[in-house]
Amino acid sequence: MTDIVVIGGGGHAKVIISIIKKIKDFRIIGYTDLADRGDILGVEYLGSDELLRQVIRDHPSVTAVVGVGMLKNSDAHKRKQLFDLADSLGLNLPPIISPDAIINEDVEISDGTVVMDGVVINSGTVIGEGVILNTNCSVDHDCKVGSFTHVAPGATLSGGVTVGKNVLVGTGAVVIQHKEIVDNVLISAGSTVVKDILKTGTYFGSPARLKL
Ligand code: JB3
Repeated sequence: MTDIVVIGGGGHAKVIISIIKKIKDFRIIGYTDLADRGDILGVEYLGSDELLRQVIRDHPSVTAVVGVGMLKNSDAHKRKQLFDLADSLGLNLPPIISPDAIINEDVEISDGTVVMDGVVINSGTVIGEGVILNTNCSVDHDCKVGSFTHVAPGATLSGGVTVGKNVLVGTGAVVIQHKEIVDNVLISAGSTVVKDILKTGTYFGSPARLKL
């Protein structure tokens, strides 16, 4: 059994906790948050992130998962900040992969990434650090997904798609095969990307266009 602490206690953390419980290899020590959100699926509040040093003293081999997803201002930087905090404290951040996801042969998934229920990842794909592959999204063969990107529920990356860092591929959005999306791009929910996106910004619609 590996001890793990969950950083964050909102909706995203709740989903991660339920997945970790299904994995069974982990014992969840508790969660940290700015405020006490009460027990989450039986997991207790430990305190603020200041408590992490104490947790490490009490459980020297403890690992961590960042359970903060997209805060209301869509601030993906918070997730990276918390990942860096855990890393600087010497905490390992193992990838958390739902047993109800399908991960095919020859897929690389980096530390701090979470793969939710119903996700399909096909062969040849490489997923960076701190990525969220949210419920029922599909990442097909030979894709590259950059660090701290969030592929939201039901989104589809077709074969050979390259997505940069800190990208949000919104709920149900579709990217057709062999397209590239650079860093710090937001693809609005339901959009369809049919051309490379080589300029940072927010894109919406089908075909997806830059929001001016
Ligand atoms: O769409 C889906 C399926 N999931 C969304 C997810 C990806 O992002 C979800 O619907 C939400 O939009 C969002 O979930 P998240 O990040 O859990 O948001 P929320 O439910 O608002 O909870 C955020 C929690 O993070 C709150 O309890 C905050 O107090 C806490 N928080 C904020 N800053 C922090 C910090 N917790 C810690 N430990 N440290 C912080 O610095």
